[in-house]
Amino acid sequence: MDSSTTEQLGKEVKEALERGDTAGAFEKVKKCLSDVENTPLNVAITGESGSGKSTFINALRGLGDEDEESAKTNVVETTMKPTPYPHPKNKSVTYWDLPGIGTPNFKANAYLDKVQFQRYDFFIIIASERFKENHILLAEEIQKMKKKFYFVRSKIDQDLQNSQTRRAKTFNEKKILDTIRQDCFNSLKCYFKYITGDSVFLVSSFQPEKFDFSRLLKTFEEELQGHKRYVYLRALPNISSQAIQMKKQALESTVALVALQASAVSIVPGLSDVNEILSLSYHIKGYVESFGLDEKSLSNLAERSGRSNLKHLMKSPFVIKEITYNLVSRELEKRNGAAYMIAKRFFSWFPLLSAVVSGPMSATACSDLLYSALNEIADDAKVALEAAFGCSE
Ligand SMILES: Nc1nc2c(ncn2[C@@H]2O[C@H](COP(=O)(O)OP(=O)(O)OP(=O)(O)O)[C@@H](O)[C@H]2O)c(=O)[nH]1
Ligand SMILES: [Mg+2]
Repeated sequence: MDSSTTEQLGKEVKEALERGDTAGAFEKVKKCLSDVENTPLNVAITGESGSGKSTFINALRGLGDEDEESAKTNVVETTMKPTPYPHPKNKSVTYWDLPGIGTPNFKANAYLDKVQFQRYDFFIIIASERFKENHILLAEEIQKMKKKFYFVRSKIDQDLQNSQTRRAKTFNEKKILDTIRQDCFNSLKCYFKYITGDSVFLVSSFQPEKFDFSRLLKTFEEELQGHKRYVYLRALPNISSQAIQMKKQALESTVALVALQASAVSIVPGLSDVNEILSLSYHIKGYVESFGLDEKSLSNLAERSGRSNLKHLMKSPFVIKEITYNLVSRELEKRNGAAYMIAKRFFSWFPLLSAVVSGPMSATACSDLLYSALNEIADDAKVALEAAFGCSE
């Protein structure tokens, strides 16, 4: 969540409090959180048939080919209709699998009309070999529509493997990657003035923790603004410690609001039957899932990386144990301290509002718990990643 949103919210909350309208102030906090969390982000993935679009979408969604909700791979798509794939945990983020662009009479503007180009925040153009005329025509048309696009060169693991098989003695990974990058750059540079070698991202959707996948995710983050940036970060796949860190920071930016919302149930009329502890449990569960540490995701990760078990390396009680009412109440009692200072620094109006909460626990205690839970869950996510792939950077 960005500082202008917080500033605006702070102003409105203060005004409501000055009028003595505490319930109204909390309503504003609640609405702000809901607006931030439900901002839609739509990303279009396009390229020739078989270039790896669906597999790439699964990697972005943190899913393997065999997961229930994954996009079907290796099936020839004949439909002209874009297929939406919502992020499994963050439904406001949708990746769209667009129809292939390989037909001989390809008309970029008609294609973009058909797929309703206005719907997308940005486009990813994938090629598993060279970028060809159709990719360039499409990118030029996207540019005319004032939308952003990114060039992704897929199946890099396959290139490396082929080369290793054919030229085992002289195999040099860096040299091959440089050659592919230069080759992509050469085919694009005369059409796009500002393009550099770094504008092409070399990825393997089978090994997203390697090559340029992480740099690609960071680039999206740098170019997105406001709420869209927040929902994007929340939906990041946990493929590097950098991605985990970015996600943690995004989630931290809403801790104070989540804490206020949880504790406000004791003063807002009509909400009295909603339990604060349940609200906290719900959010902490969300953190565990978001970092891929729930039972299912963790065992998928162990399987993918050939480890028998990763759970024994985890330290946070919220990862080790089931998140129950009792666990959250116990942890709430145990923790307090420095985290409150963070909320205070970022949200000058936070203490003012939390002071009026007279429930069984304060907003401050809630935010302490959420901050520390988030930190230790993110730490566990880094440990799991390091143990799984040994390359967390
Ligand atoms: N080695 C390797 N194979 C990949 C990668 N990405 C995709 N593939 C394989 O390439 C084939 C096609 O992948 P899909 O993801 O189905 O390609 P697509 O672009 O969605 O294809 P259509 O839906 O037919 O347009 C499948 O056999 C994938 O397993 C990758 O990063 N590395
Ligand atoms: Mg497909």
